[in-house]
Amino acid sequence: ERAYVDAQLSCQGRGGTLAMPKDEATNSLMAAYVAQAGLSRVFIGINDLDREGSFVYADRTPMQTFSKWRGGEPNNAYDAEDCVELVAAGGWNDVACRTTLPFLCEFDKEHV
Ligand SMILES: [Ca+2]
Ligand SMILES: [Ca+2]
Repeated sequence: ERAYVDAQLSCQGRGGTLAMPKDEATNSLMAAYVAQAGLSRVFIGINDLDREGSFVYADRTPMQTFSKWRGGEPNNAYDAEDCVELVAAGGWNDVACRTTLPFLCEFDKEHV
């Protein structure tokens, strides 16, 4: 379990990045993996740290048509939620970046 920035640094230190679900199939695969690992929620590579309400992936690519926000999210609760968790059921929720959570990294196939 790490805070968001430390989680991303941990992934980068191993040649990867926090996992970025950019389509339904990838999101489903990630959710299944989280459930299989017995976890309820993990940090994923999405944040609106640079501009409130403007979510981008950890590789700085903007959110395209695909998103998986849970009902009522993102709500930027307490004006302090700029990072994103994936819950085992597959939905996204914005959470405080300083929260410590398990996290999911992704790696290029050629580097595995
Ligand atoms: Ca926010
Ligand atoms: Ca939220």
